[in-house]
Amino acid sequence: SQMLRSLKRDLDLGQLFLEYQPQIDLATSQLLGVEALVRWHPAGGQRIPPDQFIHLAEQSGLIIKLGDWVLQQALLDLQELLPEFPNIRMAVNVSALQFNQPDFETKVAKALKNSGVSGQNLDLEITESVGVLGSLEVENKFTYLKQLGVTLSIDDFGTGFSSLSYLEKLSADRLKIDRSFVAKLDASDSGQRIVQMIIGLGQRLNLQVLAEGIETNSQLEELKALGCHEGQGYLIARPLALDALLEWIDQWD
Ligand code: G
Ligand code: G
Ligand code: MN
Ligand code: NA
Repeated sequence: SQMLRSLKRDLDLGQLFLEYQPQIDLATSQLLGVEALVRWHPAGGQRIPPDQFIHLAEQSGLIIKLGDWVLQQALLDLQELLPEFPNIRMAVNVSALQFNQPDFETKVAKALKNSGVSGQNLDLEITESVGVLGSLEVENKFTYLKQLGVTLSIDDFGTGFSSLSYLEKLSADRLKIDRSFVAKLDASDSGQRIVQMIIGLGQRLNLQVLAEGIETNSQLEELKALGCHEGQGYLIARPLALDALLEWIDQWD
């Protein structure tokens, strides 16, 4: 398609960029990390939202190249943050297709080595897509990545298909509560119960729990009361270009 051709071209021309959304400790408000989110603004056109072009990139296989670029760029930008925040983590989204490449984990190891950044500063967000979680291959990848110090977060948790038995076996570090559940916190008891259940599951399985899409103070207070550790969302900060992120950080602490 035309869109895919221009996406390919703009990726080659270095026209994609990343924004970073802060992730904080809900109890202390301390900055813990940032999530890298890819952006595409074609010359002379409108911004195209990632859920549109990521899908296209996945269908065409371009996601591999795009994902390589995202990881490298995120690790490069991470180096701006490390002097002031040596323990900060950079969270990078990884598609199932990327993750399932046989050389995925060695690519990550190489990218870390080339950038000189410790694996402890890298978090990979993986969605609970069918086929990804639970198999021996996946567990082996998790083990390899964990030996690099990398942490693993299950993104959009609650919307996919991971079974509880998989979760127990997997050495993931964090569940990210999908923002659709956080949005329902204000509105309904059932929204609250699902969030409560995920937080409880995290506690049982010894996983960190991060709530996405926090937009209101009452959601924030409720999440804290329910014992949720970490959060991100427009209430705290929107995804920001690196310069704007650095300014936000100065004002935040
Ligand atoms: O802010 P937001 O509209 O950026 O993101 C929309 C969707 O696109 C989210 O589901 C997010 O996980 C996904 N996304 C954003 N950046 C990346 C990326 O670098 N790689 C992958 N695979 N998905 C991304
Ligand atoms: O699926 P993933 O969690 O990777 O994507 C994060 C997406 O959520 C991005 O599109 C990001 O811009 C968006 N996002 C982040 N914070 C908020 C928020 O508070 N409200 C809403 N509606 N979207 C958010
Ligand atoms: Mn994510
Ligand atoms: Na998500």
